[in-house]
Amino acid sequence: MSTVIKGGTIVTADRTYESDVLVEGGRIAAIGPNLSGDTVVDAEGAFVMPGGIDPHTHLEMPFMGTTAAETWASGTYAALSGGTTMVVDFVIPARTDGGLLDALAAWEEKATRQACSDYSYHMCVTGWSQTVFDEMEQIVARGINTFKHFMAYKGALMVNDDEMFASFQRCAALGALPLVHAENGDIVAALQKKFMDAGVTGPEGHAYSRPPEVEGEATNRAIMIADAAGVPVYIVHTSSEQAHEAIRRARQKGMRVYGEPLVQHLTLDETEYFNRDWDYAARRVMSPPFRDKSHQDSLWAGLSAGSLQVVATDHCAFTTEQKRFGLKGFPAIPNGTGGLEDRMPVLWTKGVKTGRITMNEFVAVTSTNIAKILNVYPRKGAIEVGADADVVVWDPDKSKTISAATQRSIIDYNVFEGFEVTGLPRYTLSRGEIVFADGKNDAPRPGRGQFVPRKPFGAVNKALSVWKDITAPRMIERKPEYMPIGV
Ligand code: DUC
Ligand code: ZN
Ligand code: ZN
Ligand code: ZN
Repeated sequence: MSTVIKGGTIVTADRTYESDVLVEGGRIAAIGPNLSGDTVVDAEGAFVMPGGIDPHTHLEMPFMGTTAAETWASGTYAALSGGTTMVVDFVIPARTDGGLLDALAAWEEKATRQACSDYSYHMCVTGWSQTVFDEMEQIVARGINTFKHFMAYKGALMVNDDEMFASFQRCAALGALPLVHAENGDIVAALQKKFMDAGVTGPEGHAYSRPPEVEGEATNRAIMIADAAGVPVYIVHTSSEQAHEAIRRARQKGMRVYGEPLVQHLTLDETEYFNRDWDYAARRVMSPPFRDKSHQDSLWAGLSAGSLQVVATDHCAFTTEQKRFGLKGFPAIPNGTGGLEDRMPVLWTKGVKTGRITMNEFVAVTSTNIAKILNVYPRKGAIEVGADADVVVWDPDKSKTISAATQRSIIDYNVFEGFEVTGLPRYTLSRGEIVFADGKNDAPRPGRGQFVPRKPFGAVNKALSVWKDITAPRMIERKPEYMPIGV
């Protein structure tokens, strides 16, 4: 059984050219003119691009006293219908002193049964202990080469600097990449109290309590700690000029620092929180919050200049009923918004069609760059012979109005409600299987998605810090050992 994608224009991160694509055994078998196959996928007038990769999702995540309502089945189907063929979800241990392997087992139980798209995981480190130190090595052996750290959510997920430094050094030794949610959790907690005490209890208090400064400070700190530990670092949901500035500066100095704006921050601003009814604003509460338009301009500039590399969603979707847990005060509103289904159409409409980014940059920031950063390129993120046939046949003339009434996501609203998008998938193929055909096929079978293991990185981790260069010879000879830190 073979499939040929016929008559389209291939768009990759660096080239645009007309060609057919032959798919066999789930992989791309040939690229060239006049190919034939058992099944023909019509790509006439369309762009043939690598399927999107969303490296930042929280499907069915237990969080803030509830569990994100988007399931692995609904979320990954929504992803495929929007052209995204792989998601990377955050595994969160139930304890801070271990439990990484238990948490992975819990995530596997949900994902293997339900995933429609391929997937991978990041592991969260929420505290430090000998057990965490030991389990990190086993997590890497299981094909997970990224560890996430929260600098916010004080009293819950937050790690302190000593814990983060210890974990970053462990990442360096294991060939893993640390990820960071960069907001100063102490200042956020202080500002939350300040606004609640002043009677600002509604969703606008969420935006006031997490200003760009708390993100800029934490981003700088994470980058410096990464440098001191001799490891690259990836900053998730970069939403402000202050955070972007820190990333730009580090990259100019030669550090491997990556920044990931979300499609929400690129296209929605802080007016979503002010003078709105409670439900409307609460549905848009996420961290970091939406910013003013000057920050949006900075993020768009970063995508075209290459100082920001990836566009994700942080898809963490709660129902309106769940959002209402925060009626007693904004700090209790479950943080998170959706976007898995809309990331590519919204980015195409607001980015490519406006001339802010090119088609090739679109492919880079939705797929190819993150495949390289996560060490799965070119199996994913490429239209190349031998790559997985994860392909989106993109119709640049197809339009729709985004609405909760017609989405695949099971949430009762959509933060992009009413957005007119032009540029949508005509077909989505996952390992060669047509999993979306513009509403003309059945939903894909839950459980068909496969886990994508990711190998550790080679010895590219290098600190710029002078102190590390002086001590490096001694440190390299020693087997990495657990270093306890103060409580
Ligand atoms: N931010 C959110 O809005 N939701 C999930 C976690 C996060 O950091
Ligand atoms: Zn701790
Ligand atoms: Zn986060
Ligand atoms: Zn997140």
